[in-house]
Order: sequence, then structure tokens, then C-alpha cells
Amino acid sequence: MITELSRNGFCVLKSHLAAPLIDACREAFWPMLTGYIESHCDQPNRGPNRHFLPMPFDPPCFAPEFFFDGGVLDIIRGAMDERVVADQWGCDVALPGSQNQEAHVDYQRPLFEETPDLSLPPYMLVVSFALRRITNADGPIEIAPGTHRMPREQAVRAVASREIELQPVPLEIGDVLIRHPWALHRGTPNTTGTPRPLVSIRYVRRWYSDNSRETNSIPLYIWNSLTPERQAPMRFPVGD
Ligand SMILES: O=C(O)CCC(=O)C(=O)O
Repeated sequence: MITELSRNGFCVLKSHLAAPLIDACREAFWPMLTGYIESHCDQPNRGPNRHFLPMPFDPPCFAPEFFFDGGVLDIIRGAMDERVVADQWGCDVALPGSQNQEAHVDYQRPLFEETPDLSLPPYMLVVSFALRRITNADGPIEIAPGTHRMPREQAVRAVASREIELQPVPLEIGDVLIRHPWALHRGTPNTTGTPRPLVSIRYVRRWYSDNSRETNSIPLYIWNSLTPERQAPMRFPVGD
């Protein structure tokens, strides 16, 4: 899997997370999601009919299994190092009426601005899973394989000319997508009548930080329920 991730910029672990945990997360999150959509319908923050919102850390929206899955962490740590931290927990929602996004990367600045195309080992990876099944009709994320290893302009040209095809990544409940945020990707139109929530955890090397996405705090009672070994890789504010 690490080889595939490093070659293509993404890999999918099929049927990996326990479906009941995801079902419980979706059931608890759905009223919050619909409330958010109602109050923000005029302020989409990821393009028309698309929203990003931070995920709550209250169970069952939060489950330690989402963050500390052994198989996922082996890949994340194997591709980066043992000291990675999680610093984002959020949800991308494509609503009915959403369009194709421009293919883009998920970092704001190159690490070394004077050498933007410097080829570097990964220092952030995004782990995503679907809160409900995502078929091609639901607006799956599409990723252009191999573009994380190319100079940006060349990658953009290769995708625009379709020399490299964007690949849709439909997800069943329990499937886990792991991707390099600098592989070109885009959200696609949700043609169903139901919101499409894709939740993500970002893991970064311990020395990296950019605060690029809003995050919620971890309630103190949840923080206190984690062992020191589990607290160490959670880089989130701790609330009351
Ligand atoms: O929702 C998706 O499928 C992808 C969203 C995305 O890449 C973004 O909004 O930056």
C-alpha cells in the first residue's frame, strides 16, 4: 500500500473501518450537518453548493478507532515517520447542485517558497472515509495519479490535456482513502438528492504546521479519556 501511495499519490483500504462506528457517526452528525447547511446555504466555502465544516470531537462523531487504526497508522507512519500528529478533523460536503471543482492541491504554500517544485518526501497525508456510500452519482473525489511527484505546472497541463485522467474514487462504508494532498484532485457533482459527506483526518510530520483548515477543540473529558500515548499525536486545542 505504501508503494501504491507513493507511486499514485493515493491508495484505498477496502472495508477497513467498522461499519457500525461509521453509521453511529453519521446518525449523530446528520442533524448537525443539516442545521449547518440550512444556516450556511448562502455561504458555500468550497465552491457552489460545497461546504467544509470541522467535525465534532464528541462521540460517536469522534471515535478513537478513526484516529488510531493500526493498519492506517502503519501506512501513515511508514510513509512519514513514527512521530506524526493529527491536526485536522473535518468534513467536505458536496450538495445536490455542486459542480466540478478546478483540479487543485491542498496546501497553500510550498515548504521552500524559493524552490516550489522541489521533490520532497511526504510531510502530510490525508485519511478520508465516507459517512454514507459514495457512488459515481454522489460526487466522489477524483484524483490524478502521479501528479504529486510532478512539477505543478506540468501536472496541471497533463490533467488539462487529459494526458493524465482524473480517477473517481467511489467509496463503500468502511473504505479508507489515503492521499497526498499535493496530488491534483477535485470534487465532482453530486447528482443525488442527499448531501455527500466525506470526512478527513490530516496527519503531518511533527515539525509541520499551517492551520489551513478550521478545527474544533477536543472536550476535556474526551482528552482525559485518552492515554498519554494517544494524546501525544493529537494536535488539537483542548476545550472545557
Ligand atoms: O469534496 C471533495 O470531494 C473534495 C473537496 C476538495 O478537494 C476541496 O474542497 O478542497
